[in-house]
Amino acid sequence: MALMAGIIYALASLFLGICAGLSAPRNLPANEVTLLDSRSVQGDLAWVASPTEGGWEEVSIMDEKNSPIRTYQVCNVMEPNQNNWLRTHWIRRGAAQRIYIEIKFTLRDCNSLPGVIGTCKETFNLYYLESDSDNERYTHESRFTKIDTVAADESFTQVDIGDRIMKLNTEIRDVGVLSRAGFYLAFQDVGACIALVSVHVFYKKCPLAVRNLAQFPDTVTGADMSSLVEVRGSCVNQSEEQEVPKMYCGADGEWLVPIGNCLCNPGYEERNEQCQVCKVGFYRSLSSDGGCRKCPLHSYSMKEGATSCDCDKGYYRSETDPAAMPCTPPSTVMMVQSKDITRHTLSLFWDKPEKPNGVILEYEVKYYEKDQNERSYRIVKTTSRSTDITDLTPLTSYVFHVRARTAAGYGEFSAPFEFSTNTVAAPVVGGVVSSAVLLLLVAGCVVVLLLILIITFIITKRRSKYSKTKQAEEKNLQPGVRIYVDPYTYEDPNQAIREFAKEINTSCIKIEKVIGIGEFGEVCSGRLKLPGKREICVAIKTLKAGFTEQQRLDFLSEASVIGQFDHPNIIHLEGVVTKCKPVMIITEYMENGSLDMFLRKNDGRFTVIQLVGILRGIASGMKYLSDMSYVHRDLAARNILVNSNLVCKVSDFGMSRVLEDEPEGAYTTRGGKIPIRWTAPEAITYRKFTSASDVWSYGIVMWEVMSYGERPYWDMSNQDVIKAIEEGYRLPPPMECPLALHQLMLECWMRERADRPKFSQIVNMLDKLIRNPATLKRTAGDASRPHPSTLHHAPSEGSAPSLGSVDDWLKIIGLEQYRENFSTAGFCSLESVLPMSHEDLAKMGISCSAHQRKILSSAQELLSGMHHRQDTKVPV
Ligand code: ACK
Repeated sequence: MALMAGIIYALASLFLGICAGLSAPRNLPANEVTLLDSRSVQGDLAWVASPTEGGWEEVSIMDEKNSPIRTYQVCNVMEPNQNNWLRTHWIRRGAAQRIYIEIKFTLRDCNSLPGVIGTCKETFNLYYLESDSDNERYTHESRFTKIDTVAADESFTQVDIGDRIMKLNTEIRDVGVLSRAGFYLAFQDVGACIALVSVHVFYKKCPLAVRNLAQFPDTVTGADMSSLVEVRGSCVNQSEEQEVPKMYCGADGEWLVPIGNCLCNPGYEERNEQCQVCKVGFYRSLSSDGGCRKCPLHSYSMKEGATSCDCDKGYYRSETDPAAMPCTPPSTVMMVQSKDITRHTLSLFWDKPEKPNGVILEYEVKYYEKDQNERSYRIVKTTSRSTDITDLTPLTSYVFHVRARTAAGYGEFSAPFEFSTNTVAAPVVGGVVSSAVLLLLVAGCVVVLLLILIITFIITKRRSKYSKTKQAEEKNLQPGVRIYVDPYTYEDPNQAIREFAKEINTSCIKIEKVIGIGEFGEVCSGRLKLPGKREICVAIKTLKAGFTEQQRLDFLSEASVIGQFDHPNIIHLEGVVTKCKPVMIITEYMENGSLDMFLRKNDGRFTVIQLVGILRGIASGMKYLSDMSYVHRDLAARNILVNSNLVCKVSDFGMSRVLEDEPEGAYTTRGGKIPIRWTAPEAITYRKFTSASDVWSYGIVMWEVMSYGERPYWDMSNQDVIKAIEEGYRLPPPMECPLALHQLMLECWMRERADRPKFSQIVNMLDKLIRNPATLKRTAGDASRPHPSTLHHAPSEGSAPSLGSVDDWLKIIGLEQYRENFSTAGFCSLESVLPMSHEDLAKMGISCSAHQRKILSSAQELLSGMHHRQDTKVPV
């Protein structure tokens, strides 16, 4: 009885302390639309409970502002086999495709209730049922679909009640792909002491937004958590499309990747994402101009929305002058004269204006053939008071006007002056030539011209052949081998982009999903449909807004690099979007993402031959790059992409990345950033990056592949890695790694770079191994070696270092933090560690499964090494 009284007290008082902050429905974010909020219901909720008595009960309580809140509670913790259902009324789905259910509840801690072991529960179940109308009679039939079992993060005890500390839990669950007109929710209690304080059901939308002067309507998010809904924007009032505006609505109700834009019409300017009319006294003449401008000197606009300004009385501007030109008072060149008239030329000279309105900066001569339309005139500018007019037609009358320009602008043109070109013929062979002679002369000229052209062509060809050979010699390359061109050697890097990357029209691209965040912006997947080609899946790297011109070039430099390559193991560039925003790089889509993640996800799932196939592909891509004299500098599994056929392609050719944004990049003593664990010693110490240093990195990639994405040198610090390599230590063979492959890794890690194999040799070696799979059978476990988390001494420099105490071993495998766990559990010698299991480790308090695995695999290797040493009687 005392217990029941306690529980009832608990429920009754459950709400007294928890109401703060609950009285009013919370302020809804702009991207949520409520379908049900139990807190805003006036009167009873009147949901359906089953059983109707003794199960869920509706309880009204008052919050601290004396407003009623409807809650449901149940607390049958002492009786076994509870099955109490509570079903909401029918909730109309509206536009929702994915709904979110936010439940606020309190839950009594079973441990604080004596005598309820076995009957008291600390969870409840959440269900839903879709239906087209509100005609559902059932409350807990099997037609309901379970959403989740909900547990409390916080439960409360009797003491908490005494202290009035009420622990309110908030849990959110979501359900997607709804298709019927509405749905019910149901709460199943199986013996807990719960109070449902509030239930809020909502869906998400991307709220109305204006970007780049295009308005995007409220858009309900897609059913899938990763789906993007493409929305076309419409230009705001008084603006027109420059490039089709589009944006994508993400599942969390955020707008992503704005594309295209609108521009304000003339007479309007952009302000606060709207086109606002230009005020009186201001004008804007072109939609491509900046904002509204003040009328130029001696001009005015009387109305709002002016596209140009009228000149003040007594001031003028010529029709051809731009709208920004000030109006000026008349300043007339008086007299224009000509001299030295020939068939094609004449010289003009004129007087200085009598009253110029300032210092004369230049004169402008306008002229046209008298019989032609005045609009097809020509202009000559000069700072002196005379000029030679050339290229005139013989025997033709011309009209000339002259005007002067001062700091105040141009004055009026002079009155027209008319002159004709001369009738005297050009002095050719005495002035009279028969048509036969003329024909001969023309034919002779053509022959001479042809001869000159042929000779010039031969000389140029020879020269270019010579310079190509010379260039190849300088690069120490065979003639005919294509060489990589560094886009930064172009005076204008935009030229390199134009040369190596095809411009793609955004209308051919459909963005579907965001798949990651790159260094410059989102990376999306989508589709590309080029005219006359079939649609293909693509990856789209975007450049976020707000980047500088230099960052834009850095971003696009990757495209100018990839665009030069054409190989099945190098990521293929489809093209770029540079003419509108956002700037994008489009490449082929690699379904399995980056190699390191892919290997970690598929730990142990591939055969050795499949792994060697992966390595062969990467080596082949690297051979192609080294043949083109391209040094990658950041070869690592994270920079290899994998497609659905397990084909690996070298990627990540960003130019700035190696030094600045490489996630593994660490500053060396000489300043620059380098991914230490993947980089050859000579590249770390004196920046000697060559194809041979890429070979070193390739050896590390081999090790990453064979260990399914293990981190090279585990948790060792970069400094310790540099020191260990310097002392001649090398990574040991990963578990089950064929010895032949580890041998190849060791060769890639030779100190002298000339001693390392070339990529062509690596490809040949891997081909040989693939052809003779028996050579891959011998694994490192068959030979004497240290355990896999211990560095291996390079073959030429002595045997593996021996292992010491448990403490030393833990230090080597980077798990020193467990020293005390081992010593407290009485494991003092390495031998005692060897037969351990996962359970043993868990009992010792080592619960992290990754650490358990590392300890056990290292112990196992240690064991196999010891057995082997005993079998072969190798002295330890
Ligand atoms: O490791 P991931 O899955 O592979 O996540 C990153 C993310 O984008 C940011 O770079 C992925 N990614 C980059 N390029 C491609 C591509 N061509 N195909 C598929 N995923 C790509 C990369």
